[in-house]
Amino acid sequence: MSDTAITELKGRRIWDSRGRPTVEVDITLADGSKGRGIAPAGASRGSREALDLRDGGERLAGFGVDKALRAIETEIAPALLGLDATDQAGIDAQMIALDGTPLKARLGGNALVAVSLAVLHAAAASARQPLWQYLAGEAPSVLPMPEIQIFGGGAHAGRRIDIQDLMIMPIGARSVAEALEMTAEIYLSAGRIMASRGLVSGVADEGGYWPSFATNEEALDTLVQAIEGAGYDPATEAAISLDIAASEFGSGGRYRLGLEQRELDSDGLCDLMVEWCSRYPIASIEDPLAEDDRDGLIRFTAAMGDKVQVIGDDYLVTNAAKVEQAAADNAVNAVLLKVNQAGTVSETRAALDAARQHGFGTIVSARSGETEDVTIAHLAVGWNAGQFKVGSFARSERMAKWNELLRIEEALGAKAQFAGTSGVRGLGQGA
Ligand code: 2PG
Ligand code: MG
Repeated sequence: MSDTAITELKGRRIWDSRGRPTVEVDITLADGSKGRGIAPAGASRGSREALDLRDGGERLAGFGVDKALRAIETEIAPALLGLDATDQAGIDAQMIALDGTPLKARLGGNALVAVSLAVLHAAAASARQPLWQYLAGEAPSVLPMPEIQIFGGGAHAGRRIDIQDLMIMPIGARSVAEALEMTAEIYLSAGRIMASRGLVSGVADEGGYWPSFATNEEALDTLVQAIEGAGYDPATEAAISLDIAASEFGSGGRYRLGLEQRELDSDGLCDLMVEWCSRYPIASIEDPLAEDDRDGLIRFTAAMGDKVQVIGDDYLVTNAAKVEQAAADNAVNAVLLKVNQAGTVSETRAALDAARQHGFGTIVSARSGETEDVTIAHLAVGWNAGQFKVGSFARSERMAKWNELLRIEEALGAKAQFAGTSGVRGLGQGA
């Protein structure tokens, strides 16, 4: 048996940032190295992403993970024991074949992703390297540009406003440390504005201020004020990045803006998105139209794709074949990468490779349901993704990831390179 053969694989139930159960997996190798993986969970989910296996029924509102844990114990562990943890692609392929369904519904995307990440960590531990370094190999490690949520909305805030993530991108920063200090100033500035208007009522799922606004545009105006209130220029120092998550309020070419009680068709929403991108200092926009609105996305990207980064999240679900198709269609110019959307590390990496081949921007992203796990900070650096989206600048499941990025920047020392806007379509690359 090789030193890196898997000798133990054990799942357990832990709890995520929404207080819901999730899957954690510990793996031990023959040489004693250990790795741990944890499944995150989305709330605004693409219909073609890997499916979590949940228990259903009344207990824990159906979110239980006993079935997923059973799948790990009775099927995945027996199949993987003895396999070499350094063969990530082989192990992931084995799990995909064992599951046998297109969306990993039988064994559960939550089971597969926790195992896949645990395998990766164990292999890095055996190589005695931090994960980012293990992944980067000889390639230079580049620290990603962060996108940080200031106001949460959509499915993460009781649909109080339609826009899901109102974020900033500190485009004027020269390092992660500086980017996060700018973020802190802007988050504090937003808090002061909300307090002065009597609007502070807590935070949304990812730590952004609860969106107590009368309209989506009031939220955008307030974000600009927060940036300026912190002393930054939105055009050159801290721009806006939005996740519209349009699949959450529209399908079949009909969109309903809830708070404003407006109905729009695909052209109407496309025009509104173009108008916002022209009126506000928006550098990046995600899912501006719904996942079933390919023509709308193509129209929007034709209109704005040379000035603004257009990210496919629900539209691409971290799937290499969908990235290929989107590149052929010119439907978007960047891809959000979420390991649990694909279900395995290898498939996520394949989506990144496809994106890179077509000159797409690449953004490693957290989910709205997270834990203390900081793996994605290592993926963003080790894979040289260029951009990193974690949620807001509050709640420890978010701060753990920002703080890990600072530690990696420090560990790189003089070798640390900050991506800045170089990977952001429309701003740096491909403008
Ligand atoms: C998204 C993510 C993070 P969720 O839509 O990009 O904001 O949300 O994890 O709920 O899909
Ligand atoms: Mg999204």
